[in-house]
Amino acid sequence: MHQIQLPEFAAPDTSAALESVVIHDITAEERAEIAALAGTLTGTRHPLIDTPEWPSAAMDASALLPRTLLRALRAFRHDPGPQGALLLRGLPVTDGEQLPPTPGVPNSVERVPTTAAAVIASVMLQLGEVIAFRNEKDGHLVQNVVPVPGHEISQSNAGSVLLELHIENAFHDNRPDYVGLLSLREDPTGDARLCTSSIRQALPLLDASVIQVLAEPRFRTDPPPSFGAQEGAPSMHPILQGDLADPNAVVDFAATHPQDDAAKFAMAALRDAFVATMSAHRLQVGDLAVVDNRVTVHGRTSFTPRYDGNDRWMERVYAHLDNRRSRADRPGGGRVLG
Ligand SMILES: O=C(O)CCC(=O)C(=O)O
Ligand SMILES: [Fe+2]
Repeated sequence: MHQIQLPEFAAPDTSAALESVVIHDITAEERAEIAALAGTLTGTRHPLIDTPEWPSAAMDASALLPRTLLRALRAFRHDPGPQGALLLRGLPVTDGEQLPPTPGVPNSVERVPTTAAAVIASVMLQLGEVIAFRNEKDGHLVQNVVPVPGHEISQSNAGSVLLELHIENAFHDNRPDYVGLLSLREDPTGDARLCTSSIRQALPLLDASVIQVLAEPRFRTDPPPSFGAQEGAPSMHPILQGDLADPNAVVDFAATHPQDDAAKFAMAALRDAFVATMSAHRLQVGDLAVVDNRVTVHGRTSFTPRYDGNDRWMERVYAHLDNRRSRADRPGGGRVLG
């Protein structure tokens, strides 16, 4: 098996690619409307997120989101644009109350509905069905992305070294179609940046011979550390799938292993092309980045957490488009893939 040696990528300061991210700004009036809607999903009537009732209530509420937001989500679902990323800015993350300290524990999740959880779940429920994976953070639907002491070098969202570009859960047949990341607290050092690159922008930089190799089943992808041990060896797969004029990309540069020299060369060329076309987002409080997980990889620059309650904090929610396709993976028809 070949291991590719990857140089660190530096986030571009200004990025031409950033212009191709779809940006939608929420107005002050809409923010108040969304906060009121989130208010119907919090409080004593809704004690827990991970019940059948709460996501259903959130789905109903999500149909009442501001029209301009619904229109932006529908358009993104139709076509995620050249960068395969949507940035919603100015969402409410609290109802005026102070945000608690950033949690600094492994596998941190949100159990009790909060304004932020209601907002991200409602938005993601308009893109598809909100799902989680039993082996990842115990299948909780709203997960915290926070740095965790002792996990600095982990290639997971608990780490703080550079997080390699990846498709979310690339190893899984029913990986999410969308990943939502809502910023609750900015990195006080300003170093941590979410990076996104789409195959739509990277593809023109690749030679035809490289594209051909990437389209052949010459790669294996391991589950990420957050999944714990999996049974059986992963199977061989192509990285580029579908119409090679506008393919999907299935790759995790920390977990996908090329199986021969040509595959190794092609994968390194692909990473270079992703780095050359990358956008870097310093997410502000209330920014929700939605990544189309079919065409866009994401990663994060390195940063230095302080573990004092003021570290960077995001909430993450997955959605997929075809609930029937994953039915065999969802015991009881619930939202958690086993
Ligand atoms: O920390 C980030 O900006 C990205 C983390 C990430 O890849 C994830 O939570 O899926
Ligand atoms: Fe990720």
